[in-house]
Amino acid sequence: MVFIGLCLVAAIALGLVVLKNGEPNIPPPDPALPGTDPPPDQAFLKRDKDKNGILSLQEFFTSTDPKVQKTQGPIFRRLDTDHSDGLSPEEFSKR
Ligand SMILES: [Ca+2]
Repeated sequence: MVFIGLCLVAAIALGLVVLKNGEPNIPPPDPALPGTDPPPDQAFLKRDKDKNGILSLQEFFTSTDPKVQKTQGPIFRRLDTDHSDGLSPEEFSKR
């Protein structure tokens, strides 16, 4: 019995048995891996008029009112972190 206990302690110490709350400790998927991006949200899909998967500045605007567009332009440029003049779903999700 003592031998089994010592083997279990040794296995845990060697990282052979990793338990957390009774569950195997499996790390979450790496969000940087391709194919693991979340799908675009509904607001993105609604604005992406040409369905190319990128929001242009004109698509980003929620109004044709120049006063509204004047406030939304800086937001668009702040979200466009790669300066591509278009927002990816990921960039748009940071709003
Ligand atoms: Ca688009």
